[in-house]
Amino acid sequence: MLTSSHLLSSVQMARFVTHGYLRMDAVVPDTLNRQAVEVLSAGLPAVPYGTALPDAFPEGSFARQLVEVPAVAGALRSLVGPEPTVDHHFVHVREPHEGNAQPLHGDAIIDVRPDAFDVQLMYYPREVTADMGGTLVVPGSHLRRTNESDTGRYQNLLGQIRLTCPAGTVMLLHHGIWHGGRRNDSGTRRYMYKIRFNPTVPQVRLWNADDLADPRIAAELSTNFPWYEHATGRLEIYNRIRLWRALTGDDGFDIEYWVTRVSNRPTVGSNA
Ligand SMILES: O=C(O)CCC(=O)C(=O)O
Repeated sequence: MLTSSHLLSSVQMARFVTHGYLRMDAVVPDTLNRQAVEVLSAGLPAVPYGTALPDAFPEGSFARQLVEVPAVAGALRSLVGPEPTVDHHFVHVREPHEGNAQPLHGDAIIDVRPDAFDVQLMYYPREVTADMGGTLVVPGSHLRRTNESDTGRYQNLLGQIRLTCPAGTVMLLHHGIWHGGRRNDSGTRRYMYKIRFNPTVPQVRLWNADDLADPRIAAELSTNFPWYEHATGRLEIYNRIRLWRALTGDDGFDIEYWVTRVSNRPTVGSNA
């Protein structure tokens, strides 16, 4: 059963806003992981864009059980709210010794929403070891306005991660994150099941916001990543503050006046 203890905290939300993903190692029970490979290999029915979650994944189905794992359900509810719709789902397979890697990409075209985001769930039913390639993820890339595969020419950005993880790991990612499936050099098929969720409610304080005044929030939102440019990298802090304002409903939130400064537009007569 889902309780408020499964919701994310404000500090965890700030970390998501900064990194662009939340990683939950081995949260899915082994009973489900053991069923997964057979279910995913058999193929899943297509889900039309915008299907309500209970219709997309009927009670008792594998996907329904996956999204109802309490830690997963709590994190999803914190990010996209109580009744998200399913955008699409897909089983990604990297074949043994397949010889090539997927270029870096974002799954979305340029997405100009400043105050809403979709969440992509990535589930790994089996352990992913280094020779299985892993999913490449670039922390802090999600708020850059890039167009789908245009990032494919970038190789090996400082601070990128290649996800090696235990069986039953779930990642929840902002739709804009730069990622790609790396080459599988092992003799084992690598499975990853992805579901994209669309929110149906404003994404405002959907988490457990009891710690909204925690100073670690500003520290999280100020994180620098090693691949950022010295100056342009600062725009990411600006982007995060704007998203944090939208998520908290607090138009006055700022760090070092980054957003306040560039919003100052006195009009004639405003000091009368
Ligand atoms: O296979 C992977 O690890 C990532 C694949 C993926 O996310 C994609 O094709 O969009």
